[in-house]
Amino acid sequence: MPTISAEPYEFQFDPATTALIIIDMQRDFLEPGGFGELLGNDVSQLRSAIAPIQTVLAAVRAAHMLVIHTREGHRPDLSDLPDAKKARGHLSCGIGDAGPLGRVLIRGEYGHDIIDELQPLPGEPVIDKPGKGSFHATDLHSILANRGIKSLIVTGVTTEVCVHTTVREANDRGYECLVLSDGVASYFPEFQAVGLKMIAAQGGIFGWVAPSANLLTVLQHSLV
Ligand code: C5J
Repeated sequence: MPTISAEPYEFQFDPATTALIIIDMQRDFLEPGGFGELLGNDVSQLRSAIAPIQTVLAAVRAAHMLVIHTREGHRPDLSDLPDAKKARGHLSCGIGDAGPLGRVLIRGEYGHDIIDELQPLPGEPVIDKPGKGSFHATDLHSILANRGIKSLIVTGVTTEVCVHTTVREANDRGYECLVLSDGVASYFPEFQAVGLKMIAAQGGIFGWVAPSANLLTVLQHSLV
C-alpha cells in the first residue's frame, strides 16, 4: 500500500479507493470583487494554494484517481439560503446581490465558478453545496460510496472554514483524510497554521497533514 510521510504518522492509501477533493477554488473567494473581498479579506492570501493544487491535480489525473470539485453557492431564487447566512456580516453587497463578478455566490454567475487555473475536466464531479461542509445537503457521500472511495486527499479554501468543516464531516462518515498543507489556504496566516495543527493533533483527531511534495513522490513511484 502506498505510504506518505505525514503528521501525526504515515498515511497509507490505495489510489483506487482515494479521491482528490478540491474545495471552493472559486473566483468568489480568490479574485478581487468576489464574496471573499466583499467580506473584507485580502484575497491574495489564497493564491499560494493554486500552483500546488495544479501540480497535484495533474499527478492525480495521470494516476486515474477520482477528482471531485466543490463550489459554495446558492440557487438564483435564494430558496436554499438561510436568513442567518444572508444577514451575517451586515454587508451592503452580500449573497445574492449584484457585485463586480455577477450576483454574489449564486450558481451560474461568473464569480461562482472555479478559477481558470483549476477548471474541471468533463466527467469530474462538481458538487454544488449551499453550506460550508461539502457533505451537507449534497450527494457527495453517495458519489464517493458508489465509487468505493475510502480516503480523501483534501485541498482548497479556506483552511479553517470549508476545508475544516468538510474534513470533520468526512471523518465522522468514516473517510481517512490527508490535508495537503500547501494545497489549502486561509485569508489569515495564523488560522492556516493552527487550522492544520488542529487536524493532526491528538493522534490525528480529524486526519493527517503533509506537504504536497510527499504525496507527489509516492504517486510518481506508484505509477512506474
Ligand atoms: C468561506 C469557504 N470562507 N469556502 N467559504 O466562507 O471557506
